Amino acid sequence: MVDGERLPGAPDRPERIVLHVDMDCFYASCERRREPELRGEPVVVGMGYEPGETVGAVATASYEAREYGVESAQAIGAALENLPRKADEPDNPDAGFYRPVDLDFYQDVGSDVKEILYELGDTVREVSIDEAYLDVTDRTAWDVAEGFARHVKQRIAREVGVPASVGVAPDMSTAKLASDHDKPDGLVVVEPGEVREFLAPIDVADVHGVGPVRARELRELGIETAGDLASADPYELTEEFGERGRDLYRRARGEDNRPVEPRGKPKSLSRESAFDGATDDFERVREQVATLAAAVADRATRKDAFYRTIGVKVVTPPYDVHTRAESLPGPVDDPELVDAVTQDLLGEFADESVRKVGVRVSNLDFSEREQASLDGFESDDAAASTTHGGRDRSERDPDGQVSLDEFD
Ligand code: TTP
Ligand code: MG
Repeated sequence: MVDGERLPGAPDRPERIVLHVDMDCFYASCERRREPELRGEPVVVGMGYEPGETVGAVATASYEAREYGVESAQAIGAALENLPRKADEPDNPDAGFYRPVDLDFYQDVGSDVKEILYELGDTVREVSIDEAYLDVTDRTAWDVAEGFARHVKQRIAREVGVPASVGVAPDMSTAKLASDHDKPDGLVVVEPGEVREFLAPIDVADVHGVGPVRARELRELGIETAGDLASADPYELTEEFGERGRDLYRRARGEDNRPVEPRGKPKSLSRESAFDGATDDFERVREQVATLAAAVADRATRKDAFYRTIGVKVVTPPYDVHTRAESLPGPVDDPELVDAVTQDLLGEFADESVRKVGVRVSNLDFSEREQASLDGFESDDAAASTTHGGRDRSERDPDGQVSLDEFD
């Protein structure tokens, strides 16, 4: 889709209520969830980093660590110069905690957050592990939008234990700027009549779609803020930057008509389910995995997805995420194989106590049956599309199982 362009049939309703959710210093917040002693402390999460080493780069830093000049993408060595490690200097009050990236865990926390978002939004567009847009037009109204947004934040905080910043606006681009405006723990509502005023002072480099190069070019034209951009001559902008110039002009004026659309094809299909506390009853675990395997295989069939990888996830106390997967020689659609492989992979955990289990098929291939489905084979999903804006939303079964797709 061309950003900012009005698509045929796309809703042009300025009263749309769009919410943008972006988790605060997400990886660091996840670390704090399982290690509450880190709350309020400077925390740095490093990729390619091992405890005690000085290699790697900063994935994120808590806001306390940012005050010492630590920022994303910085080399760990440089970060350590600004903020020494508590482990090295236990008595230094200006030292911080360094942790290596544990993506499986963060993905798990991210899925728990998204699960809530799918429940609260009419449509949800996942952008990344810690960020999503929700269209909540039919769930709330402008005069109570702030309360609704607060409810979203509180549910995430209470049920998942990580902080989020939320922006509310009549369009996606403004909602994103709004969520960023008061980070961390931000909540900014920009009502339809206030969009131009809100955008006016924002640095032109922060307008969605403006990279460092374009920002420099715009500044050369004397355009420093979104307000300058909004009052520039649109013809001149088009001449200078092509259609893109026109898009930026529209965005700076809050004229971003992109609907909150779910993303294209999922990368994997998964289902998971938690036990109350943890269970030592492995038979129960086996049964749960069999149920999940059947559900995942069924969804793959309904979505015309062939899979090449079948995997399980087992979470053991306190919150250790184990994933095991088996890759097949070619794409299949074979529920019995999903059952057999998942039970086999599960065997290794027979003596463990288990909090949560999941089943996932990945390496999806939609190509072969896509033609076959032209005859309307997929009636179930067609119905889902009409109701949910083209996407299978998170589904909550009566037994409390929840499933989420992963998107590119
Ligand atoms: P962001 O949302 O950009 O950053 P953040 O959540 O850490 O902080 P903020 O409060 O400003 O939103 O990215 C989400 C996660 O993605 C972040 O926690 C770590 C990861 N990430 C990287 O691994 N490398 C990077 O360069 C960036 C920017 C993020
Ligand atoms: Mg974030």
